[in-house]
Amino acid sequence: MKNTDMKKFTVINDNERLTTNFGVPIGRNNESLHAGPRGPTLLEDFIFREKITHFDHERIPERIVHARGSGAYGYFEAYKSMAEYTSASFLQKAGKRTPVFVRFSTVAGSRGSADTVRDLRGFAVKFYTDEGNYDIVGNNVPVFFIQDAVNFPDLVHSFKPEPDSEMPQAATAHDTFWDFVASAPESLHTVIWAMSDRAIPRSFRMMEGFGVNTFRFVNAKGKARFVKFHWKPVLGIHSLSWDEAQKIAGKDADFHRRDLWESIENGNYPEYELGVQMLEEKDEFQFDFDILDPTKIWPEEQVPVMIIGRLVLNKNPDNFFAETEQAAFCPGNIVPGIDFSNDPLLQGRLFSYIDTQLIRLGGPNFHEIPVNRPVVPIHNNQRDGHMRQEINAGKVSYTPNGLGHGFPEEWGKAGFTSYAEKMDGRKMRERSKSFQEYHSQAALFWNSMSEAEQDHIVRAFRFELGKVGNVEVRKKVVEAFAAVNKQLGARIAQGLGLPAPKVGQKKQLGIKKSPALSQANTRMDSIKSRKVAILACSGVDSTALAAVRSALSSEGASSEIVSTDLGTIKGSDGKAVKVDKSFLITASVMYDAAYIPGGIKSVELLKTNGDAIHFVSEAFKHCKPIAASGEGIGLLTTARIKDVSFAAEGQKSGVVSDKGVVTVRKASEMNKFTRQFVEAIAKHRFWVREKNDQTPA
Ligand code: HDE
Repeated sequence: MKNTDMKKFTVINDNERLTTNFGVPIGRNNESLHAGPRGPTLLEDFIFREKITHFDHERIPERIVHARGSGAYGYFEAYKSMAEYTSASFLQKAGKRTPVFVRFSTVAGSRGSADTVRDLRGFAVKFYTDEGNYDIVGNNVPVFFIQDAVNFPDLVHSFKPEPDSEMPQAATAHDTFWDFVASAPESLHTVIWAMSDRAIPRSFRMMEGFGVNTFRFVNAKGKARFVKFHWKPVLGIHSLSWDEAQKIAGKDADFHRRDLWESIENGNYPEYELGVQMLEEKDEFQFDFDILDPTKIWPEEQVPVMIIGRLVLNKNPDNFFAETEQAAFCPGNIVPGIDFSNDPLLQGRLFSYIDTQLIRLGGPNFHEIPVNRPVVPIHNNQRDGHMRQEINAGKVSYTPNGLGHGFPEEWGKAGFTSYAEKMDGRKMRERSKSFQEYHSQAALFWNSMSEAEQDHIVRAFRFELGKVGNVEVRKKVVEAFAAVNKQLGARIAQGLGLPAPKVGQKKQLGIKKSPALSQANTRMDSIKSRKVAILACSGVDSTALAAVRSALSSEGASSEIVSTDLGTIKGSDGKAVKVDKSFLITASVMYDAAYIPGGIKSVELLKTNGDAIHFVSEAFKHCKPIAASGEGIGLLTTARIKDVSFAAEGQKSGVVSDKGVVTVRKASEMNKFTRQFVEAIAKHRFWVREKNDQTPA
């Protein structure tokens, strides 16, 4: 069997002369066939009809959920042999590489909806292994809203736009979703994740991924263990602020797609580590929750995550439709060494994905679409169907056979063998009692959050429920979350003008806190691929500008000059500096940090420019690192950035770094200044600033 690092497809570049789809040379392409120069178009114009008919059929149904997405190719590399736990061939040897295709998505919105809406993100990985395709079809949140797949259509109907008005798009802030939540307490845990910063990631490159469902690893001896999959982003887990996310949705609906595309084009390859949590079968009943319940995590403090490999995304698709849109993932695509558990959500998913591809991709041959094809050959007796590409030669398309000498032949023990789990039960439509505890892990999540993260959750609830028209629904949701945590319920209620709910807080089972859940504990050691805006006009201090730009680029960040107009500005050394963006075409929300260099003329111009002032105060409001040197400090004062104890205009010397605002007066201290600015950017956000709500923007 052969394994390649990168999947290879034939890509057609149309740099030849025009033909029809059947190869007929086209003489003229810009006029249809008329009866006379001003007469009607003739039905016999087969060139026109072919072109228009093909166009009329260009769209296929979008995915019923996860319609909005972006994909990329790359590879998975195993860190070590996992032979002790699984016979999966791609995990047998340290250093072994397997090609992958990954698709990230939002869940609720249509294909053309904005990237930065509040939603869970899909994180689907297709491994083209040398024993067939293996898909981990996960999300960026480790739990799901429901326990049994039979409720999936109900859940999705509740969060999709309401059927009468088809509003709102890509948003859960409406009556039907919250009515469902109020009626389905099993959703509480996932809902609190969805109200947290996890649901507004800064980038696909900065979010975790989870297989969510419980699977099995099975080793060569047939011994099985339960397993859960985790993807850990090398850049850490970082999020936007809610105000920022909403503004970006208008300024650049493709924000995450563009970020992924550009990062790959620039060589900043997104990278994640694969982790597994494994449980011995004998420990199945050792927890306060059921390990098959997809609304529960296995806290990392109780079941450690073993890091076993890395995923690197290093190639953009050539054609969005052919690859990303036609990619067909299925949690049922597994390989020898991996198996399912009885998680009732997973069991339903095993049916749904192929079923949906049949309508979406138009028939049973979607496995022949290049992005879905395995890298190993396919041999079986399946034949025909819509759009069959394979030309199967010969008469024999059945087994057992004699005429074909028994081929294609079975693999026997070397082929996929299902784990011989013992089954014994009566048929019933019942939910296991062990699934009927809904509050403890929602409380675990809440208790594990930093103060800022808790504030964000409260505000998200107030926002979403504030948009719910039915007051009874609001009240029921507040009561449901008061049962998770009394203070949480009371705080949501206050923002909605409701009395604090009288419902008692439920007793929390299991561990009380899990530090791994808080983004405050994520990696903050790098500014690689961060984007910094430099606000400047003619007269900008060339020395300071050069020092900061070179410090940023040596740490792997990029910077853009933002000014009043495109073209060039003149630096204090007389040299021209290229302007990358004007205030008209960009905004602070497109950057991770801002810097204002000195230079009297430059700063005086910025101080009289409303867009520049707004840029700085908005960056401050969104808690981003801001640096200013020399006269640049003056713009901070004009932008009414108060509440930071740096002595703004009065600052004579020294570098002051306070709540992510870094300033310096003297050029002699630029080194220390740039170092502190870099450190501030690595921290991502200074949420403590949210305490000051007087900042305009
Ligand atoms: Fe999916 N899901 N799902 N889902 N899901 C689909 O398949 C479904 C669930 C996830 O980038 C659909 O090809 C059911 C959990 C991702 O193409 C559909 C249930 C998780 C993607 C479907 C779930 C996911 C999908 C729609 C409840 C996280 C996008 C289009 C039992 C572990 C994959 C398609 C891509 C897509 C069904 C729940 C993740 C309808 C019935 C839990 C990332 O088949």
